[in-house]
Amino acid sequence: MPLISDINNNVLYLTLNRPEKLNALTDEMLTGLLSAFKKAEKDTNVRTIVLQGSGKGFCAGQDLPDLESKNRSFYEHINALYMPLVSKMRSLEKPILTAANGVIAGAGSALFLAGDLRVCSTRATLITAFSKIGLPGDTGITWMLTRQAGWNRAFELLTRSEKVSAHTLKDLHLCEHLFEESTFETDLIALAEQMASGPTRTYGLIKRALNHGMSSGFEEHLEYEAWLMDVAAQTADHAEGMTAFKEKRAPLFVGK
Ligand code: T3D
Repeated sequence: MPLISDINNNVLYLTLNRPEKLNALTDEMLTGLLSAFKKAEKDTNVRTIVLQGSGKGFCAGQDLPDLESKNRSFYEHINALYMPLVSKMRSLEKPILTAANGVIAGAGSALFLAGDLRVCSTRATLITAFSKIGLPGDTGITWMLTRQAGWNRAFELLTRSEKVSAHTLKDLHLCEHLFEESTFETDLIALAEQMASGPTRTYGLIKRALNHGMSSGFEEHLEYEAWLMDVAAQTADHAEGMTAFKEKRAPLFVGK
């Protein structure tokens, strides 16, 4: 199975599973990923999603032989499979952790960067790789890198396509959590479960607010934030947070 899906303690683990090809993406995997994210969006049992790769890589991007074997333009393929996927990841109102324990390349870099929390083990590396085959980059990578690392760093990473270490990714604000290789799996699960036991409906609203703020003026955004506070005021988790505060105990959030 090139994509494994497994739910545990309210965390959905989506594992790209073509380790012998560093989890390079085929049409089947891209279609499967999009439908898994859509399903997770509606599933109240899923409160956090982890996207990871099996074996020595996170994802090496588009499967290149597969790309060559099909008679279609880049635009057609990207528009049909990559754009809806990364768009869904950015808008889905549940935390998405992208977790790399090995090499991240090509469109795999875009999927990694599209995570809400990007997690690396000390053995992870990232190489944009697009320019090595004469391509500028897709799946939002130019948009994300300019905003997350700055224009010039984005230019450097995309033109030179050099392998970047996990420590450098952390320094560049392209990775939020860096775990030792030996404890990567347990640390990742602990982080994912911690997120899943939080006020996840509110986390979704935070994601919505941050996305709104990326493309709105300050005054307009102030209005939007204030309105979202009223939306959150209706949630069970807000009531529980307030009660727990008064009772001086830890809140028990349910994600509703
Ligand atoms: O229309 C569209 O879809 C356009 C969209 C394009 C989006 C893109 O993602 S374009 C960019 C595609 N990705 C790349 O160009 C990366 C290609 N891979 C590499 O440069 C290197 O493999 C890595 C730097 C990622 C890792 O190097 P290394 O030395 O650790 O591993 P390796 O030996 O090169 O790879 C291991 C195996 O994975 C190897 O298979 P083999 O020869 O042992 O049978 C290699 O061919 C395979 N592999 C790696 N990347 C891909 C791949 N197979 C298919 N597609 C790949 N992208």
